[in-house]
Amino acid sequence: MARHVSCDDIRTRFSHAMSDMYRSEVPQYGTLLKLVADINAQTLYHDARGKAALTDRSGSEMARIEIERHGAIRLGKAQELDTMRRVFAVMGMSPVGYYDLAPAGMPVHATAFRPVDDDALALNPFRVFTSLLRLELIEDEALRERAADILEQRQIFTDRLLSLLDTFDEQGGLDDDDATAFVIEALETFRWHSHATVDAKTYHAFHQAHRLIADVVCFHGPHINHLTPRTLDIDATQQAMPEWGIAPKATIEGPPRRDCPILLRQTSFKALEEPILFPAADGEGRGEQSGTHTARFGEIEQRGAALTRRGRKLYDELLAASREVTHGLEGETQQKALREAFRDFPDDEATLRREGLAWFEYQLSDGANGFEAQSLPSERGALVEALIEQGVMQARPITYEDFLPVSAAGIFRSNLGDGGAQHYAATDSRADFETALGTTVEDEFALYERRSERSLTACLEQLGLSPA
Ligand code: OOG
Ligand code: NI
Repeated sequence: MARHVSCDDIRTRFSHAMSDMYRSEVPQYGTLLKLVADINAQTLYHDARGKAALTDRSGSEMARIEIERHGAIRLGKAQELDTMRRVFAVMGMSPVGYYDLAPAGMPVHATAFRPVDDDALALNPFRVFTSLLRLELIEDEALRERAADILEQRQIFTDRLLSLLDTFDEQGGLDDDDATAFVIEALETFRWHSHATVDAKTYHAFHQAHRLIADVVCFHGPHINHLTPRTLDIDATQQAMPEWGIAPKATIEGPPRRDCPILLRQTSFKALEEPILFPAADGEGRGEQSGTHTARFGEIEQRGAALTRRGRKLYDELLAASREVTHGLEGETQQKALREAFRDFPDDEATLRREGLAWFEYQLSDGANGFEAQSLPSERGALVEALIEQGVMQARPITYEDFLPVSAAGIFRSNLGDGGAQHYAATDSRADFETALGTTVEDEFALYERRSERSLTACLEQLGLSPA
């Protein structure tokens, strides 16, 4: 039997193919990649400490930075989400986290498909933020039914891709030829289509209800709407963007700049106004009408430490409270007020660790033998601190691999233009999402906790301190 290509390899082939496609579709994305590579090289050169923080035993975090990307798509119906889950499974990506964007005025909920194992993340942490349109939030009944009809009829996956998914499920993998075909066929789903599937009048009716609805319903497929490289210094990148001919949004989303970066900071450049064609209303393809659509944009992100539930609660509280002082502010003034508002969030690794605010992973120091086992405390937290203090073990923050709903809403809003948001009643729709997905989403906190525990247990075992 032919050997199967690993899911990690397929993911990396696919993410490269996607990046190449997006670069040819949106040339500014290529410029952004160059800029980010430039800033990252400068940052590493000037900041030896940053370099150290990125270098774990295998140096893998450094290696992954260059290829690290996330993208986003918006789907229209349950069957699309269910099949998309199977597509991502071939690439070793699982749904992690549930993001409800309705409170932020977006008629979608979402998950992030990403690898979850340490090794897979180190190889290529490619992620895709995947939203599902919530048709039930379209108020106008006729419009809602129209949208459902249109979506019912579309098929966003090629026949060949669907049969490759069956092959994968039956055989538990794909051989090299099938893997190559899979990448080509899967890419089709993410491609941009400049022809709308509905006439201009219908497009405008959806657009009027919510710009996101028009973007999801009126095209052949869920075009990838951005691909985001990871920068090591988002402030420097944001500042350099205009010199490179890129106009960023005014404000960086997420936490302020800190000595110990946490979670995720993001900024984007505005969506392009792109020419599209509407089929003629006479249905015979005569007299196509031209128009424009804004969907695709560019984004950069800087990642920091994953927070524990406790840390995340503090982040959410401080961010909410910061609204009062940052409201209406932009750029550096906004960032200054935000830094002030986050004064109560400890900003050194030891405190983040001791107070259980961020997740850490552990490794033994080089030549970690001369420790005094007798004087070690038995309580877990105290033991960890003692080993670190004795220089036997080192702690390193675990990188946040997920997204932030408030930031995501800010990104959505900036590329939909002002007035894009609407008010939707808060409902608990997670179960609906998981039904559409065909499985439950993984809990990101549990994943980080497991990673932390595993690394600590391995250290203790190596030291002969493992609990019976
Ligand atoms: C997704 C926006 C969310 C992020 O980085 O938070 C996102 C979208 O606009 O479809 O990608
Ligand atoms: Ni994004």
